[in-house]
Amino acid sequence: MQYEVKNKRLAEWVREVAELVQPDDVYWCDGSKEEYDRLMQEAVEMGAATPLPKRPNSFLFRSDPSDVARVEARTYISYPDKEQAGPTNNWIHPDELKATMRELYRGCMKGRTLYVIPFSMGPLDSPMARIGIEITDSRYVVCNMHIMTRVGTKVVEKLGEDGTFVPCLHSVGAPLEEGQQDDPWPCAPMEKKYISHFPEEDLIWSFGSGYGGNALLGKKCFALRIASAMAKRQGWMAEHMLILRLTSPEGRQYHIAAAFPSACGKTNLAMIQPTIEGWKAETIGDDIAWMQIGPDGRLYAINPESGFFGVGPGTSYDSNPMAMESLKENTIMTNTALTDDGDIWWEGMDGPKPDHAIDWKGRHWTPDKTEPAAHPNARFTAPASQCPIISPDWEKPEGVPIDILIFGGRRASLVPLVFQSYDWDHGVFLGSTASSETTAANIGSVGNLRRDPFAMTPFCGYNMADYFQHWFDMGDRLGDKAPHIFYVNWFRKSPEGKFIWPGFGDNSRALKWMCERVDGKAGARETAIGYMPSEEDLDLTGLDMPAEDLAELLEVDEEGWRAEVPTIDSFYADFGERLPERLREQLRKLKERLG
Ligand code: OXD
Ligand code: MN
Repeated sequence: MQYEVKNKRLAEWVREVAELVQPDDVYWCDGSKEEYDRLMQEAVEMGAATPLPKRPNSFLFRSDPSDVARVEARTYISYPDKEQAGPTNNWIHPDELKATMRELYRGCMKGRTLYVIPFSMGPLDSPMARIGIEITDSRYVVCNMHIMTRVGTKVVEKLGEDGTFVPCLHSVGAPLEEGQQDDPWPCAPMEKKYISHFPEEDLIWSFGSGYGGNALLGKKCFALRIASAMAKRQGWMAEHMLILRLTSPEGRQYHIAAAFPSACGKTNLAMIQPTIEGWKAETIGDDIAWMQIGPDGRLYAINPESGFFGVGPGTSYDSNPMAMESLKENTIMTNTALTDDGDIWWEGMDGPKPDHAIDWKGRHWTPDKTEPAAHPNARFTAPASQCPIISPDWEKPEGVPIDILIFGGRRASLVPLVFQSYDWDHGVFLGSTASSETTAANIGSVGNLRRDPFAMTPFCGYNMADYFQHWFDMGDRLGDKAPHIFYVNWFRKSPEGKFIWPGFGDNSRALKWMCERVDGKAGARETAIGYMPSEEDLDLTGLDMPAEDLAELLEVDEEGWRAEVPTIDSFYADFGERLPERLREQLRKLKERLG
């Protein structure tokens, strides 16, 4: 141990794990820059990382081609009773899962260093912050955790003798025999990968993958799956939401939290550059919101992370200039292409394609190739503090008061640009029925429509029916202080397959309408699906788009919605008796309104 650890449970847990996984060394991370630089240097020396001279202190990693995204099919929520995990989660009994994984862990760190990473989700001085300790055998994980969470000895000090923490055990699952050469990206085959959660014990065991959410355990595993279960027990919320502050020309601040599935533009919306005069945006978080009711009865949100783990492809100065500015230095790139001048590139970046690059698999690439140069789920890991529009209040211990909650997803048809729920219960109904086309953020098919309630399908750490009930309970407690709930779809397409809404900065037009609705200023018409703006209710100044496209975006296709109802019915049927009656009531009301 390089520093004193007074917490007995922590010392004991690390000792037990070390006995099981048999590493060559145990190293306690202190979170220092020197530590980061040293590990990165080692990664460069062993061929796992490539320095990027165009971006100071930045490095490119290429993963194994089989280990490129979260693996929902190998992700488990393990309670003694399958019902507690519910129909949307994979389940194995904890005894069986632990027995299987214990065998996998046995000796799995041979030839490697066991790193102990003490980290805080949330600013250390926030009452909403929670502590985790990740054990890993991956340098890549340590360096990413340095950026994505608050790592360091201060966390161990805060734990004291008897503070509680979430134990997060991770191994890439690739022990080294004596003299065996290490792989640049060690990992285990798919059938040995397990991303397991034991919410009754606040415990995470991950094995076999080194990628993103499978391995950076503070993010999806802790801050969403385990935290959602904690939040249910303790009366707060852990949501897959960005947090954004908008300031009107009059100086009124609005705080927005928005849930969209992975790779559906949360980072872009979090860093929006409004195209409407006088409105200003500040970023607070781009992926996760922890929210609790404050002393004044309003809902307050913090961003538990300290970095962005964003999708590269499609990010450009055109689509998200603030993200591009955030990753100019001190950034880890994963699975992007490498250009001949030592920079990175991905599909959808500004300017022409490079004439030649090294693709994410390390092969020569030219623009005539049919395969993309960067993996579609290539990522950047960048410190949140580097975002030019990061809010001065992004680390406020008490968080920011939320005025507006938004749900949405990718829907090529049917779902209009924006509408507002009639009330909290109707908003919960909208969240529960959210649906989206699948993306490359998970290993699986891309472009399939699936229900993704509250964008939490892969991230809810307990029975989703009980999670719906938790939303009702929070609404009951918030009463008339509850945020207003909206639903958006930036992804409508024409029959030819072209997006009909310009999106990005122009999404501010929908946001402005929401802010004005909160203040009771903007008009809306009552429709079967909710309050909808008419053209004159939206600020469309300077927007150049065909009138018929706009009309389509603001239309309610009642025929189409009638066809949607049975699909909601059958989705709800999966939850059986556990589904809150208040949702059935909402579905009945929708049917009635549709006639
Ligand atoms: C993410 C995801 O990495 O949702 O944020 O997959
Ligand atoms: Mn996410």
